Amino acid sequence: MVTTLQQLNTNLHNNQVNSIYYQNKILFMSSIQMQQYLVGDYYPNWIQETFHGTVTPAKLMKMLASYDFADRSAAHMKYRGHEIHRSKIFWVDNLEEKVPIYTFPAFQYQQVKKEYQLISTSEWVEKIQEALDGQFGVATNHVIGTLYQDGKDSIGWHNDKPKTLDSIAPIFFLSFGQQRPLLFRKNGMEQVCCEISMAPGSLFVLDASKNQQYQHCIAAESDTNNNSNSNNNNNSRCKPRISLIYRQVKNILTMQEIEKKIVAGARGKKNNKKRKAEKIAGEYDDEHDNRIENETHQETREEDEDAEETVKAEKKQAKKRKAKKAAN
Ligand SMILES: O=C(O)CCC(=O)C(=O)O
Repeated sequence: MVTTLQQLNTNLHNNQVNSIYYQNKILFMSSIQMQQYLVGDYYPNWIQETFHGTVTPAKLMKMLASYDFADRSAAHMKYRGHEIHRSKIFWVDNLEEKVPIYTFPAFQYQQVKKEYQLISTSEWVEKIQEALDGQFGVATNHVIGTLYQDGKDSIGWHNDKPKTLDSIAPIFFLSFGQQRPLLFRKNGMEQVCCEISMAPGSLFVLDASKNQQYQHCIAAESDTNNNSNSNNNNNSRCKPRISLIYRQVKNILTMQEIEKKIVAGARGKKNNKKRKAEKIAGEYDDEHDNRIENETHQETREEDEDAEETVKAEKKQAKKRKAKKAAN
């Protein structure tokens, strides 16, 4: 009972006033949080409980914030030429013969060469990996750190692309710094079905299958002020937040293969430019265009198509709902 009250107190202190946890089980929750067990498991004090006070979430936040995040304005970090609203840092368990490659939409092979580092170079990134692997019986090999500098930084609705991920292993979301809500909605739906106010030191474990059925996002704070329990409002500045996402990636390449893809990608880009120029000059040849496809561009296009399909599905759903509403 004493522990229950302590836990309750901690959760209230962390502003998780719409959910009370005891030993990772929910005692009380608001209706929007009722659905979270559909998607995965939330451990509000995972760092504190796992490392028994040898490190605090605040100390880890300070350490992570001191790291060299990739320059978001660099060409190899952009998505289709656009700067993304967050900064990234990458770790993998091998950088020679077995490099894990997770092809998220803004992924470019150049990032591997320029940005990837070994997990073993960061003591706490490695300690967290060992603890996750031991507790959940997985073999994570890929970590992305994401820095949300302020409330304007965000990540839009998406499913983690399953193509290069292990089909069973869950995805692990760790959170440090500013408490911000991780939102979920069913594919094709607009309505948020689940909101997890990620406390510093907390862990959310997203089932692999649920990742394919539900999209998630970290919305810009101005979008969430009205419906979140993140304790931010227009008057209080949203401080930096850093997440660490641990994944078990099944797509393994050698550095040599990665080098080849970088060269092929550069060739593909050159061909694209040529095609554009030919199109303008009216010399465009479709058949020739099909032949000069290269692997790298094929992959990038598949990722883009995933995103486009999601947008199309969403538009279709919205149209259906509008038509239904009009009919009623
Ligand atoms: O920062 C987070 O908690 C979410 C990050 C995320 O959704 C992603 O990297 O795919």
